[in-house]
Amino acid sequence: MRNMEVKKALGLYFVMGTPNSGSQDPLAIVEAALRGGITCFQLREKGSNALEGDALLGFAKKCQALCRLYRVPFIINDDVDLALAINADGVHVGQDDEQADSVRQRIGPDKWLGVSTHNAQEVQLAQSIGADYVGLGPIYPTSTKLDASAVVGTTLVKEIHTAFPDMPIVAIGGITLATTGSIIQAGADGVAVVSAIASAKDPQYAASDLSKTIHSLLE
Ligand code: TZP
Ligand code: MG
Repeated sequence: MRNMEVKKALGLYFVMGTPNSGSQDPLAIVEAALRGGITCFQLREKGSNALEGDALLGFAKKCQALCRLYRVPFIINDDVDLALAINADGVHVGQDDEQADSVRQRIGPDKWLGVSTHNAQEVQLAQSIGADYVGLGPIYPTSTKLDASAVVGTTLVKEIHTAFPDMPIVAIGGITLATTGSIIQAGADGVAVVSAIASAKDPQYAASDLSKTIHSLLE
């Protein structure tokens, strides 16, 4: 069942763009994260110095090739044209991006569609237009997304998991190894992180540590 496949892929969901790579080589971070055991990768190319045009296309193709090597779904944030151009595995959109129902129409039924949500009403709407999973957050304060909305905590994860038991849920925002356990226990199928891996001194080690914790709780 697609649901189960999606839930499994959400386990350790790494989100990154070149602006999140600091002084390290962004592609090396993606590869390290894959070696460390991430289960999904989202290219989220946002913020100052974000790549555009051919540079973005080239970087996306390199990330996609790596993800294919590790058999990890490759999702594009908020850029349906790019996702279609390279035949990505899915698209993720927020509430302020292109409308999810229009995205679903453009990408067709096979590609995964993820939608960022902040309350039951948004989850209901996402479900009705055929979203494959919802992102919930920011769970904790984060400095990675400057326009992040109010912190929702693990309470929202519990609420959504109870109200929508079949909907795959990934939590995002300020998540670290220390808080991963409480998020999974609240009912999330996985955690999405940027800085916990991208800003780690050793991204492979960080991913592997998170992966072990998540899988010990999900088994
Ligand atoms: N959406 C909500 S919070 C966030 C996004 C993309 C950023 C999460 O980054 P970090 O570094 O894991 O807090
Ligand atoms: Mg967005």
